[in-house]
Amino acid sequence: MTLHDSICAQISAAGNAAITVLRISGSDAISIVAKYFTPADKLLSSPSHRLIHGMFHNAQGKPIDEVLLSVFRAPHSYTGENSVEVSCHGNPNLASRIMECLLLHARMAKPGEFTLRAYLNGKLDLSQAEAVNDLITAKASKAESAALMQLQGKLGSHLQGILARIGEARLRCELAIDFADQDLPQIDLDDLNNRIVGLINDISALTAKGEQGRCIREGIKICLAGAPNAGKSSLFNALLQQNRAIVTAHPGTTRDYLEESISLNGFPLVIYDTAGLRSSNDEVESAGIAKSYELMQSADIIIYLIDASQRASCDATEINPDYLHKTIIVYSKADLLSPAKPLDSSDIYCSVIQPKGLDALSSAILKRLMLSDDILNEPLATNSRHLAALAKSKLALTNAKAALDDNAGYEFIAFELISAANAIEEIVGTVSTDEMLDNIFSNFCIGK
Ligand SMILES: Nc1nc2c(ncn2[C@@H]2O[C@H](COP(=O)(O)OP(=O)(O)O)[C@@H](O)[C@H]2O)c(=O)[nH]1
Ligand SMILES: [Mg+2]
Repeated sequence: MTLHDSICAQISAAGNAAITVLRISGSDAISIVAKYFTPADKLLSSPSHRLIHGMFHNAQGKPIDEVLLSVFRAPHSYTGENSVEVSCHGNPNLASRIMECLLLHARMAKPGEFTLRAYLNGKLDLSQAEAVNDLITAKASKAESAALMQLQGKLGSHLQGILARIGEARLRCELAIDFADQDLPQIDLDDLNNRIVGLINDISALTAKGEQGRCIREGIKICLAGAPNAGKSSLFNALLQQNRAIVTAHPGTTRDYLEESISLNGFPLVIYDTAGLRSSNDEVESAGIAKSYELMQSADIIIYLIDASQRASCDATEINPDYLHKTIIVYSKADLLSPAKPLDSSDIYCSVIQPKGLDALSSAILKRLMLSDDILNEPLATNSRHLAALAKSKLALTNAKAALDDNAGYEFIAFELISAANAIEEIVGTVSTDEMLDNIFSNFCIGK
């Protein structure tokens, strides 16, 4: 991983626009742009954080476009290096010509490479760097808020606090090791135990909320399932408020699944409409039904629809017991019921003709996932990488507690505390490997 060459890329969206922005970053960034800019001396002598207006021309001095440069001098830039952002008129041809000039001296940035440099130069910790991408790709307001919170370092600083506490516990073990043969007072075992238990509890709380954090970041996967004609595609369309899926009175209309994203009270949902569950001899329909089962397995919530005009209740054997915890049973076509459903019913009835039950369904989804507005008031782990590291840390702390309970020796406790700290350091990026960084930054877009 080299930090010495200059990198450049278009950082605004492709296509025609009012303005297009290109960025070049690296120690030579300012002098490179100056070769193609008039007045060059104004750029070369410019302090950081200045805008300079002038002409960008090619190597032969032929004008390409009138541009505005934003100058950032190290370390006061996004990447921590000298950087220039060139705002030109938003014609892709002009941007290409400017890029061609820059590429004579700099190389094209890889996906996420500006942010990678920001991380390597200590401008952001790894959880903040990940949040940059989350903020760009967030599909609902709560996902944006979660990403912004992480970008501002709420998770990172909470984890630094945990690291400091692990360090204090470890220090006590190390003192006990160093002074074992001297006549010094023993360390307070209850205090050490309380510290380790406190850490286990805090990491457990972070993990418990992390599942919700992951749902908020990735989108809550909702699978509509049930018998053919139960009303899945109609409910899918009602939730999307658009006629996306084909609805007919013929059972088996939906064969391949459909996937769409919506926002529910600011939480991002990814909804899947699936082929109705039945045994079928039709090859295409059977393949669709197999997909329905796969989606039910990977879903966060299964909405299991029962046509209330046909059946009064759900047969318990219809639902896979492994999925019971994530299944919400919904009675559809409530408008066809006569008499109307009892008002005190705790079951969810809905109708796409009088879309009353949709509110009850929405709150049932959020309740099942324990998603409330105040979830964003506290530090939140939001991706599976964080959750895996938290699990590793918790396991090491649990081992440390077992070693303490068994009087196994302070060396063993200290060893486990070091592993617990290493796992947390992976989240903030104090320790990282090239492979880990490649995995994270290759998901970014070019220019970020
Ligand atoms: N009256 C009434 N009919 C509905 C409702 N939802 C769906 N239907 C009808 O039930 C049939 C099957 O609906 P569809 O959404 O295609 O079911 P799917 O096979 O589960 O996707 C269609 O004729 C729909 O018009 C509803 O809430 N009320
Ligand atoms: Mg359908």
